[in-house]
Amino acid sequence: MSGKFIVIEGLEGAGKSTACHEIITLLYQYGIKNVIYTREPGGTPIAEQLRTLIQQKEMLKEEITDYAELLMLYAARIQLVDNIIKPALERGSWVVGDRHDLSSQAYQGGGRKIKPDFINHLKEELLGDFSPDLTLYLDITPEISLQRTQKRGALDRIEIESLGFFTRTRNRYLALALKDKRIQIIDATQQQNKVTSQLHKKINQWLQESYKF
Ligand code: T5A
Repeated sequence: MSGKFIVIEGLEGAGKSTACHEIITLLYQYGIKNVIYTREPGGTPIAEQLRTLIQQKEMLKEEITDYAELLMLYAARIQLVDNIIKPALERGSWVVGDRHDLSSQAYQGGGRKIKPDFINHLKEELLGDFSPDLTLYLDITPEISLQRTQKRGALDRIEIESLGFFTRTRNRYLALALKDKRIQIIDATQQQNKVTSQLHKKINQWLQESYKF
């Protein structure tokens, strides 16, 4: 595959959507103009329906179990990876993803306390050695996350989880990021312009070191 896959991760309100747009603009300045944006869960008709199912609070008269949630997230992911991301990379396009597999490791593994071995098994079976070329994890505290999402209005099924859930999710993100050098951490508690300048610095460095841009 000749295109590259860059992923942005973080808690709700970390600034992922904003960061994805910044990255696309920056890549454009490097002359990389064939870039597509994806989000997870979502990005294909079936994956978008799964997203609605996962996020809706009141639709069903039935609780979504933690394992059902995990499997729906992987169903959405594999639809997106096989039908959109891999074909795009094979065409030579670059892909900027708003969340990917690390979200499941952090939210379902950390937040929901599903055994990491089980999640890793699913990951290996479904994705094999497919993984992002670079992941930027925007680190914020659960308290800041809550403040930013509350400003936006009504919270969805996952956003109403407890502070403990988001603390475990953040801790798992940090633990995984610290042991994988393809995951870089950005302090996203800073003002927006400082976060953007950190983001530019990391992408510039990565492009220069890895691809001699
Ligand atoms: N999920 C997903 C799982 O549990 N497991 C999985 O495997 C996957 C893939 C997806 C949900 O699904 C869960 C996690 C989520 O609950 P999502 O669409 O990714 O949801 O939605 P959110 O993470 O909720 O996206 P948000 O839009 O809330 O967050 P963003 O994109 O990180 O933040 P952004 O850029 O929209 O900014 C949010 C607000 O914060 C402000 C912005 O102006 C905006 O108002 N903001 C800042 N304010 C001050 N200083 C800064 N530095 C700021 N950065 C942003």
